[in-house]
Amino acid sequence: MILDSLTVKQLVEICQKHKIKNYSGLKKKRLIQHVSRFLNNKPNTKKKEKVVIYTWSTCPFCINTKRLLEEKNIKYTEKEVVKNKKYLEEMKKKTGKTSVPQIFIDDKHIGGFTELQLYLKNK
Ligand SMILES: N[C@@H](CCC(=O)N[C@@H](CS)C(=O)NCC(=O)O)C(=O)O
Repeated sequence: MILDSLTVKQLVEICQKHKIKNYSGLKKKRLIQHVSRFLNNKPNTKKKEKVVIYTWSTCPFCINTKRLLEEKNIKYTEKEVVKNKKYLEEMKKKTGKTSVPQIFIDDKHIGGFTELQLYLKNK
């Protein structure tokens, strides 16, 4: 968005819509910087990823996977394949693999623990 082309009134409306604080009294140039800084950081618009992991409760790679996700405050849905054979079939069908963990982020197959570490590092 080209903020320069907006009027002060429009910039103020953006502040109100996005609940950007401390905009009142700012001159247009400062207001543009203020809004721009907020939009670039996008603190409230960052989309949470949907993480699904197929696991076996005693598998060390699965335990490490869960620990890493928890350390990074990433919520996940766990599908335990030994307790629930339906999940094992689902995992094999989706990945062609029998080893655990198998990790999906936003329905995209990432791989196992090693691939998850790489994915998070390169994010
Ligand atoms: N490279 C994999 C290793 C995963 C792995 O070795 N998982 C073991 C359980 S801890 C497993 O599923 N072994 C059985 C198999 O490979 O079919 C990863 O990083 O996740």
